Amino acid sequence: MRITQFTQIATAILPGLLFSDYAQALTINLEDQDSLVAAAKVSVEGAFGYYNGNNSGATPGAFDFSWWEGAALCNAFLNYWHFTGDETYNYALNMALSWQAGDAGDYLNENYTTYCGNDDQMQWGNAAMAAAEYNLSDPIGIKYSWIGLVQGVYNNQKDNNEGWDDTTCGGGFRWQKLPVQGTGYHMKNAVSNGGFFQLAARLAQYLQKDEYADWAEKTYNWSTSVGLVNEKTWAVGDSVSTGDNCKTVDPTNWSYNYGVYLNGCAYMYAYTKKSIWLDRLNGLIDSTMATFFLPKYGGTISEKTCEAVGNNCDRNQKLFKGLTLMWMANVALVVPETYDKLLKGIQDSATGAAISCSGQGNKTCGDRWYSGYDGKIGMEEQISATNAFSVALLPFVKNSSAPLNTLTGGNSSSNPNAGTTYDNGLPKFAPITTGDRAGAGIMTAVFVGGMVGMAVFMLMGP
Ligand SMILES: *[C@@H]1O[C@H](CO)[C@@H](O)[C@H](O)[C@H]1NC(C)=O
Ligand SMILES: *[C@@H]1O[C@H](CO)[C@@H](O)[C@H](O)[C@H]1NC(C)=O
Ligand SMILES: *[C@@H]1O[C@H](CO)[C@@H](O)[C@H](O)[C@H]1NC(C)=O
Ligand SMILES: *[C@@H]1O[C@H](CO)[C@@H](O)[C@H](O)[C@H]1NC(C)=O
Ligand SMILES: *[C@@H]1O[C@H](CO)[C@@H](O)[C@H](O)[C@H]1NC(C)=O
Ligand SMILES: *[C@@H]1O[C@H](CO)[C@@H](O)[C@H](O)[C@H]1NC(C)=O
Ligand SMILES: *[C@@H]1O[C@H](CO)[C@@H](O)[C@H](O)[C@H]1NC(C)=O
Ligand SMILES: CC(=O)N[C@H]1CO[C@H](CO)[C@@H](O)[C@@H]1O
Repeated sequence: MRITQFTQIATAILPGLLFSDYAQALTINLEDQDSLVAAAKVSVEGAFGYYNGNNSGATPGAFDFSWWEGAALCNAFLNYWHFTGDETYNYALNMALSWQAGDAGDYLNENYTTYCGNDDQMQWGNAAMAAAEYNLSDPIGIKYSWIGLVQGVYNNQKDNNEGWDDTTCGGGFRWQKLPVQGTGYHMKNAVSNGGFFQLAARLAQYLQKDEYADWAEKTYNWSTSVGLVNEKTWAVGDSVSTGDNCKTVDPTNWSYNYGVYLNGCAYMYAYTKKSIWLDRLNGLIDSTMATFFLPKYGGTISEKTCEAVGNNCDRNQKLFKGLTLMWMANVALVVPETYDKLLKGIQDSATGAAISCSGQGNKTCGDRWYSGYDGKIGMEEQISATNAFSVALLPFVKNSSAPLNTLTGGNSSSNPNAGTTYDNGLPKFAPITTGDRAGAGIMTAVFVGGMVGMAVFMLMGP
């Protein structure tokens, strides 16, 4: 008991000194490709150690208490493979991404319907998108292609009551899909909207189709209309609430909220070649750098909202900065003009992460990257560090490994109606019309009546 208390106090005061042994840290040399690959190999092994889904009899990709983390893990494995060339985890990640897609191929896995928010579903969709762009072999054991799965998420979110909602705030995606999910249902947040924006922009570029770019632009426009994205300061807020018709922005800074919009703008510029998207991209890059890559921390990325005070990031928040770095590197590949601006932050982050990976006598990585190993331990820390080392390989892959699209040899097949029918061909949902909206209340009443009727019938049965 006493030891624990002492440890907690010491952790708060002297994280670096107590836990780190610099001799035990991962050593990287930014000019040396092999050293970066070696570091990524150690941290990814640590991440994989937390994953049971590749064991026989287990459900691939399942994380019962935090389902979206499976998408973050898959995305890190993909990113690791793309930048290092090591295929060790490809089978496990392919199985996980394939299995979690659900019967309709839209990442609304029936096991997680009450958990799943639009942001969670989006994370899986964007991981499948990266699988198509990085040319992962086709999904295992399902009839959908990677692009089909992304289209499944896209269709499900844009056409369904549980996604895009224009009954409040003039549009936008809610955070949670169902009223029973609580407060999140009454919020419209940056990561759900920016995440869909990114997903639709990536589809536009991959398939070279305007309809996806139109939806991306519509979502971007809505985000600026409520102030989630501020085009004067390029600050990205966290959320707005339907309670006041989205008039007040929660300004809390989370790196991945910036990251989703950054990557989306990059694809919109690549697809449309319109300078307005490059201006937006540059504005967001500058604010991302100024907000999260602070000179006082050696330029390493920090999730300042939870790291600076108390260092109490939760398991979700620990993943944000790794995702942000991953999307930044992707931006540099999609829009090479931004490469020089982005590289330093990426490299400084890898340097900080390596020093933090000095824990437990086996190079375990911590959460905060600017003060040695901070005693935090978990899959999330390993995932974020893996992303940092992988993307620091950017100078060695340059633009030769830019994400594929149909013009550059990407051949994941398009399935424009994915996500609208189940495997067995039955319709999953009908696209919303104004009539449906007006009728929703009546439908619910009829449905409840039907349930009561059925219950009575069952009670009276034999
Ligand atoms: C490192 O050591 C810790 C503590 O013993 C352990 O929990 C963790 O699984 C180890 N990590 C690796 C990658 O071996
Ligand atoms: C995952 O499981 C497959 C099949 O059992 C196996 O071949 C592969 O080596 C495993 N992957 C890892 C990274 O352990
Ligand atoms: C849902 O959960 C069950 C029980 O754990 C599992 O067998 C099944 O594979 C899961 N379904 C999906 C699509 O993950
Ligand atoms: C987005 O806003 C711009 C500027 O107001 C407008 O020109 C464009 O048509 C809008 N796009 C969509 C898809 O609504
Ligand atoms: C890759 O970068 C070089 C040098 O910056 C440039 O000339 C070339 O067009 C780029 N290729 C692609 C596919 O962007
Ligand atoms: C994608 O990978 C396959 C092997 O799985 C390879 O045959 C094909 O050439 C690759 N496509 C591109 C554009 O690199
Ligand atoms: C894409 O091309 C590769 C290599 O030719 C092939 O193995 C793969 O099945 C193709 N994928 C699709 C979805 O057509
Ligand atoms: C609450 C908070 O600190 N918000 C800041 C988030 O970052 C932007 C710049 O990107 C600042 O303008 C906000 O003040």
